[in-house]
Order: sequence, then C-alpha cells, then structure tokens
Amino acid sequence: MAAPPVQAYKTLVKELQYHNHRYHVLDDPVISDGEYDRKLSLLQSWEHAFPDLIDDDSPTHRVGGRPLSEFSQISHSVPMLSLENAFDSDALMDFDRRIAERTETQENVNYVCEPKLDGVALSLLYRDGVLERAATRGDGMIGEDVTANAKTIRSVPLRLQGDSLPNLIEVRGEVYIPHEGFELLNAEADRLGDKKFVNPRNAAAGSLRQLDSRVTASRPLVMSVYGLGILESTVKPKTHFEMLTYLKQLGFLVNSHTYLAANIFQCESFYEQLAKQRSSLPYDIDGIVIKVNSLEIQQRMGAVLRSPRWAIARKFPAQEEMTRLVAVEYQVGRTGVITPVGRLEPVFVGGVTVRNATLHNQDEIARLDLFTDDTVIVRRAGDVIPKIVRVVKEYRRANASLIEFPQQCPVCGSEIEQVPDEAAVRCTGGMRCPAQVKQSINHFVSRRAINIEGLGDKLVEQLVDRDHVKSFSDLYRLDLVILCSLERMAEKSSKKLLKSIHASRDTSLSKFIYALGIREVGEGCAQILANRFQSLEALIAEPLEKLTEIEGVGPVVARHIVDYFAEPKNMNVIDELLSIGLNCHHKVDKENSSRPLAGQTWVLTGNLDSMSREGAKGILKSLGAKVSSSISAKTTKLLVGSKAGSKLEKAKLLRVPTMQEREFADLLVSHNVYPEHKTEI
Ligand code: 9MJ
Repeated sequence: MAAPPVQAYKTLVKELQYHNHRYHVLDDPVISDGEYDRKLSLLQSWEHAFPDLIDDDSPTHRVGGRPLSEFSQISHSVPMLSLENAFDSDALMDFDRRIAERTETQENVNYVCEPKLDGVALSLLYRDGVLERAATRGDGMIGEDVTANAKTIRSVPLRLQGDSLPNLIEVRGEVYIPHEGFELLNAEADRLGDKKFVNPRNAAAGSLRQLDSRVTASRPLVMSVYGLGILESTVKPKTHFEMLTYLKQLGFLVNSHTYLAANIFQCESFYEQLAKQRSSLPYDIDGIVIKVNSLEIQQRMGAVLRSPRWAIARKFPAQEEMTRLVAVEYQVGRTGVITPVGRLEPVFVGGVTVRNATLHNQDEIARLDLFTDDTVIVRRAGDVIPKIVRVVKEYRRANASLIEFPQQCPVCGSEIEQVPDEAAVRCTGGMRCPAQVKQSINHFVSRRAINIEGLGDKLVEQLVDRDHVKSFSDLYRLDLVILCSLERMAEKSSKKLLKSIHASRDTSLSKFIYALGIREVGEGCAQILANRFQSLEALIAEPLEKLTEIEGVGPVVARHIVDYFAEPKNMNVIDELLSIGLNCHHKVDKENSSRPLAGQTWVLTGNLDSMSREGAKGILKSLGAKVSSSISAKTTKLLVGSKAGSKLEKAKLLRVPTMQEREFADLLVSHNVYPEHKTEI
C-alpha cells in the first residue's frame, strides 16, 4: 500500500470525529453505521501500515489499546469536590439563605439546575484542543490516570471543535451507562454465564477502572460534562450557564435537562418536575444539582471541607433499600394465575412506605434463590410495583429454609398447571376456587367494567364466603336483609349499594364484554369487539377464523373468546344477566375525530412490561389513533418497549419521535385510560 498523503490522513481523522460527535453527542447522525465503519477501517489500515502517521486524537484509540499493569496516580491541581446533600425543601431554603448572607445581597440569586447523574466523576485535560489526560476523582486530591479508557468513550471528544479553542482546559463530568446499554450488557453477561452487574453505576465504575482499555471500549459508557477545573482561554464565561454553553460548543455532551432558574423557588419546581420524569429518563439520576450561576460569586463563596459552598445536591428519595422478608404469600387472580407476593418489614423507599413486593412467579423465586427471613434489596422506581431485586446472602440466617412454590392451589387445593408459553402457573379450580370467584366479581363490579359503586373487595369477600354470591347474576338478587347482615353495613349504606347495583344494569356493550373477564380481553380489546359486532349475539356467533383476523385480537385472544362462549356455564351466566334486565346495547362511540389521538399513526416495537402489545394497540385505537406495523416518515410516534428492534433504528433515521413505556402510561392516565396490568399484586 502506498502511504496516503498526511493531509488525507488528517482529513479522514477529522471527518470521523465529526460523525462521532453527530452520533454520540448530538444524537443526530448524518451517515449510516456501515459507512462510518468503512471509513474507520480505511483509517485503521493506513495506521497499521504506517504507524508514524498515528495522531493522538485518532478515533482508532476508541477501540482500546494494550493493557496496563497498573494505573498511575494523578494529582488534581484544583481539587475535585463532592456535593453537600439536601434531603428536603427546608435544607434548600437554608442553602439559599446562606448564599444571600455571604454575598450580602437582598436580591434573588440565579441558579443553574442540572440532573444529578448517578455515575462516576471523571476529569479530562485538553492541551491545544487535544485530549491529553483523563483522571478519576479518587479522593478528590489524587486520582488515577485512565486516559486510554476515557478515549474509548464515544461522547468524550478526542479533539475539541470550533475557532475559540482554549490553550488548556480541564473539564469535569459524570460517566454513566444508560439503561438500554445496561440491559444489553447484562443480557450478554447472562449469555456468557458471567456475573451480572448490580446496577448501572457499578457497571460504569467497573468499566472505567479496567486495565485493559479494550474491555472499556466494549462498555456502553457515556460522559456528560458539568464543570471546569482549569481554563486558560481567551473566552471567559461569566456564568455557569455560559460555561456550559461554551463546553457544548467545544463538542462536549451537556445534559439537555439543564435549567437556568431565577430563584430558589424555581429550583424547587424544577426538582418536582424532574422527580416526575425520573422514571422515564433513559439513565439513572438520584437528584438535581443546584449551582450558583455567577462564577464570580462561586469564586467568592469558595469551599468548605470537601464541598463547594455554591452548590448543593437536592436528592430524590432512594429507589433501593434493604429490608427483611417476613413471609411469602400466594395470591390467586381472576384467571387462576398464582402470584407470589413478598411481605416485608415496612421500609421507606422511592418516597413511600413499602410493605409488599411482587415476586412475579416461581421462576423469579428461583432466580432470587429466596430463603425464609432473608434480607433483601427492594426497589421502587417511579410508581411501578415494588420489586425484590436481590438477596443479601451474607445476612442469611443459619436456620433459614428455601422458599418453595406450592404444588396445589393455596386457596382451594386444586391441581395447578403451567400456563403455556409463560412462566406463570394457574389453579385449575375455576369457579370452584373461592379466590377466583372473588377476583372475578371484583373485576365485574369495578369502575371500568359494570361499575357498582360502593361494592369493595371486603364486601365481595363476605358475600362469597357466606355463599350469597357464586356468580355475577347473584349480585342482582341481593336484598336489604342480606346486605344489612354484613359487617360494617348499616341500612343507609345497604340501600345506597342496592341503588348502585340497580343502576349498573344500564351499561354498554364494551363494558359488558370487558366485565365478563375473558382471558386477555382488556378494555381496548373489548372496545374493538363492541365496535365491530355491535351486539353480544353477533360476537358469540363469530367463528374462530374470523375473530383471529381482526386487528387487535389475534389468534390467542380469539381462542380465549371462542372457548369462553363455548362453555355452557358461562353462557348460563350471560343468560341470567340478560334475563334480570341487564342492558348492554352498543353505545356509538364519539366521532373518531373528537378522540384525543385522532389523525395520528402509531407503531410499536419491543416488549411492554406493564401491558400486552395487543392491549396497547387496542387502547391506542380506542383513543382514535391508527396503529401500523411499519415505520414511515408519516408515523406520529414509535412506542418503544424493551428489546426494541430495527424499528427504533429506522425511527431515528426518519426522525420519528419515540415514546418510552413510562411516558405512554402517563399519557394513558392523562386520558383516563388504565390498562390491564400484566402483574397482579
Ligand atoms: C452530577 N453527578 O451529575 C456535579 N453532578 O458539581 C453535576 N455532579 C458536581 N454536578 C460539582 N451535575 C461537584 C459535583
């Protein structure tokens, strides 16, 4: 191979740096991955043949180099400080008061609010625009030289951009692993039989401190910057916000949720707002950092011990806490699915006191390797159901015994069977199982089903236990004498309940179909069926093949529907309900155009945790959206679940907006739609 002209080499380096920045910092690539890889290979082959060419800022450094035997130490010329914490609003107000006192000002102090990324701090030193050295925080005074590792992080510029390059700049920020990358990393560890990482922060810390930078290169690390150590430049920012803007211009990634607040109250509102968004962000944050905006005031305030006086971290409640498992109980759901639930010693986590955590199914109990009395780590993120993430085996008691899943239904003693293609098991007792009867009735009377106000689960429990109610139609035969005989039911409340039972007879076809509790027929699907058939008779008469073809139904749900109506006991229940005067005529839906998502086209990708894809499709349609199976430039939104496929790539390419499941759940709640959850607790 003939040596390329030095200029051609340098141009290619620059070109690759540009595309790297577009992809990893701006999230807005202009060439395909394949094209990038081809250009990189060309550079690699040049460097291989002519090593003298290699520049310090060559993108080939990003794949890692030869392993080190140890890290050398680096002394921070400006100490890398940590932050004081504020755990409540009062502590924040105190912070604001202290600043006002020290600066002797009566006026509001401006602040910059940044998400507090939960990763590891890193310092980057650039001389004449080229990355010279990267160091961990260490004890704040002395850190470790992790330059080769930092070079593998795609959002770390190897060379700075723009015309006003500083002679010397030391930039500080947080290195973290976004959720998506973390899931992939752990899936890979699982596949290889390696130990999985406990959380993204540990994974980021471990990845940054690898002696073999090729290992670091294989980890999906991101670095977002938020501060300066040294600056020797003609550009002299006066405020923290100006400084962040400058860093952005130089090619660094600065978190997009950075906010300039006019006073401390706006900081508090920003905190509240970000706390709500926290669970839908694609990376972990554990609070917000509030910094005085004026660099001159920052300078004057200085630091106390190891924290600057001009900044404070307003922390979110911890999402993981340790507690003790008191017992495991087994709930039998409406369709007989048996869900183990961990009863816990109460613990404050994620902003609430948690007493129960779902254990999902027997596989989950086996995965956790759960013993009686175990000390466990409970996680509650956002408003999702609390979950036991792992057991602290070091604290296991000597006489603890393995928790074993029951072999019979814990309520009625019937045989249990495996649900095909799922980890769940189900009680085969059907309506002979009191738990299933109670849950079916609870579902039937619920607000979004037949809606009998005032008939809560405690009353249903008594009615079933005392044999007053065995099936839906028995509800309509209840009288004042029976109701008054129940605990905590006086005449007035009994009369009120009778009235709402009577009123519930006038319902709609979709609510009635939903209320029946046919397996996997949620609200969205019931709406689709009602719109399509307009009468119960027509639905019952529909053959399997035809049902299967309906969009939003599919073969599995169609089978459940046909099986349900083929069961004489179910048909008896329906006949009885109709004969006592239940009116379930199809109520014509509001005009499509007035529905909230009218005119929109949605596409789904990946698995949704909290609902089935079919359910999500049904709901989208009931809100007026069209649901398509392929992405195009006309797609309004891509709903992204876990293990999202190529549709996500295509959406990025076509700049189709995406929405994560958490945001979607919030959207549904804002339209008063509460999907059937996959997990019951
Ligand atoms: C994090 N962790 O996101 C600081 N941090 O500022 C932000 N940490 C910090 N700022 C001074 N956004 C010391 C630490």
